[in-house]
Amino acid sequence: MGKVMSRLAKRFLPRYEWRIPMVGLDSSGKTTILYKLKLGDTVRTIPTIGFNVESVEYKNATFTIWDVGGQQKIRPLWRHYFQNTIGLIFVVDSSDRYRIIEARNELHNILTDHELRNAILLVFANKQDLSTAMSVAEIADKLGLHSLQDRSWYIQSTSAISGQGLYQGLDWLLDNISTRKHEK
Ligand code: G3D
Ligand code: MG
Repeated sequence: MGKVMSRLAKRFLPRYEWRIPMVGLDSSGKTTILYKLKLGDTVRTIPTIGFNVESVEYKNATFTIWDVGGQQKIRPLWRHYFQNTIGLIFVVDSSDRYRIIEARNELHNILTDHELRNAILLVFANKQDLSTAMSVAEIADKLGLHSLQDRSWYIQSTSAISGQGLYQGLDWLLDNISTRKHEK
């Protein structure tokens, strides 16, 4: 019955397709997240030189997630992926206290981009499985999320290794993007 319903839903519900850039400092876990969503499995990662891109089908949506590398020298390239973006994922390594301010600065810097003026923001507070991880509340504070003006945002605790939290984050994106539907 469930299967029949989901097949029917697939057939008759409108389908949406969104392009979602995923950015964040190097080693925050972007590539691991992408592969976990794509394969339901963890793969070994290598430092991302250019970018990875994967289409992830979830509910009645296809998210084309662009994992743009996070090394300092390629961060200026992030902007090229922002055209008409209605949702942005920013990934933070919750255990990296040393670079949380750098992450904050990068985030606030990219949010000034004109192409992102209507984009909603999903923050993945990743590596929550580590005992040294900062709490989601502390990360929200340190990233200055409460100071964002006219921006719908949400911070989700995740562990890309286990997959915990990833789909809850996508649910938030789906629920909040759906007010400005881009029907396929
Ligand atoms: P990036 O694509 O943002 O640069 P990666 O980051 O996906 O390459 O991940 C960097 C390292 O962090 C990898 O470890 C990866 O396994 C690890 N990692 C990613 N997500 C998590 C998580 O949720 N929890 C923990 N504990 N580790 C995570 P290596 O050792 O391969 O460098
Ligand atoms: Mg990577």
